[in-house]
Amino acid sequence: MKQRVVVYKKLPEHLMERLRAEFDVTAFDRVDAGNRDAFAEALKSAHGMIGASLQISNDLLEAAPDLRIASTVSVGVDQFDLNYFRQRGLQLAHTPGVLNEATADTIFALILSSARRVVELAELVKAGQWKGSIGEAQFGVNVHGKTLGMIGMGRIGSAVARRAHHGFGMKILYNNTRPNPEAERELDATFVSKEDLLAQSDFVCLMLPLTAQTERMFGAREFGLMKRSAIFINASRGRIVDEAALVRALQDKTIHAAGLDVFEVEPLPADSPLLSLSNVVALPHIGSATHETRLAMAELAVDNLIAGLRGETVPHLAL
Ligand code: 8YV
Repeated sequence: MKQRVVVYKKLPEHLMERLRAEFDVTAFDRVDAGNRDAFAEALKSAHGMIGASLQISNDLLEAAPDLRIASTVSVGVDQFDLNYFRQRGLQLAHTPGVLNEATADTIFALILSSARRVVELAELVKAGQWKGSIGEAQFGVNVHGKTLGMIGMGRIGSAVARRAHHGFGMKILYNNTRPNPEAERELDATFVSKEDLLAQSDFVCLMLPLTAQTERMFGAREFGLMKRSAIFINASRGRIVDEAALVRALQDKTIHAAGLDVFEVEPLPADSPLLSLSNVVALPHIGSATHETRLAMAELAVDNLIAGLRGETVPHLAL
């Protein structure tokens, strides 16, 4: 009898064919209030699951006694309770590496658009409000030659630092769980304390996984240590930041601006105070969202799932 797989985020058809060739597949393009019960029912007899962008509760997994592996189409694994996976001996696979460059591109889009007010001024033109040569009221700030402070210098952080160093002649400061000698050697990056990074950086970029240790680690104290001219960039996870403190810091001009791709609650509620601030660029979690990268991630996630269900070595286990 074929093993059973539940797909909970739409996959390209050629990948669905690979899964159907070997497994009994139940597929949901996405899971929402309308089909959540059907998703939970399908999981009860599943041996494997694959998808993304959905918090997977322990209750759901507890009702899936035959489950062996979850394969997420993401590098982040905060949608799962890792301790539950460890205690139950479940495999959790993810998609590191293939999304580094696309996500670093998104971060630089946030750096440039927040520094040079691209969104705000593009909207001014689109609204027919460009009435003459622009003046100081429309000026932005330089990016080239400034200081970038990376909080988190892993694969994606390093890709951001490469863009900053080679492309924009920026000075790189970083704080990380451990030193990154390659970044120091190749990018002239300097390991500093979080406090020194916050005090000296023109752009503070958060690139950390969401864990019990990092949740809400960035708040009023950290924003208060930043330069008033500094710009805060976050494309990692919204819940690492005390979002109310960020709003206050932006409203009070404690910091100059923010470029954000992630939020405490996603989708960002339409009544979020962030959306009424002209010094905020807000994107809908597009970090890795390019055709090429999301295809590469989906292929990696399917490879992980198939290997796990065959009892073979899984290429990218998250734990
Ligand atoms: C997307 C991400 O949210 O990989 C992650 O952890 O946050 C982003 O790439 C994810 O890939 C959803 O498909």
